[in-house]
Amino acid sequence: MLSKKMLNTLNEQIKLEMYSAHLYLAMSSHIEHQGFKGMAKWLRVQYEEETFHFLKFYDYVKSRGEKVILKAIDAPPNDFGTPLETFRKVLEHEQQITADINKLYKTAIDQNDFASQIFLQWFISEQVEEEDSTSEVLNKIQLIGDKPTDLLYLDKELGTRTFTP
Ligand code: OFO
Repeated sequence: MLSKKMLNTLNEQIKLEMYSAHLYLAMSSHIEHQGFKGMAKWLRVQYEEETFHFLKFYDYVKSRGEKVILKAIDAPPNDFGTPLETFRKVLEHEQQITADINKLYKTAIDQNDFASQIFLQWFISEQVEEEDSTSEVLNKIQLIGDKPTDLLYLDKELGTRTFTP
């Protein structure tokens, strides 16, 4: 059993994780359309990660004996600008998710829900990794600046990313 407040917040987070998955797939499609297949693959892996997160929350709510209530998600934008602008948006989004996870953790503390606190610790560590890997890509794109050959080289490197749960 979860408290009503904890259940509502977890259901809300499930919605946010589903939206994140949609957002990254939309970014992947956008950037592939510009000819950056490697970045598109990187963002598609990001989509797979968010789907994994969504299902992790989904299974957790079930394991606490509750029913998951799926909510409608907004359509993501379909234009994210240049690779630099796109990856800036990825980082901003991950920072927002970190804030959401921290809020969720605070709710678990306020509700004296120790099991949820332990469950959420995985996400707290995951967010450190997510922000770090996104910042790394963003820094490289920033350093490359206006050099198309280097950008294509980076694109190739990003295309090697694979999903590892
Ligand atoms: Fe990219 O993060 Fe989910 O939680």
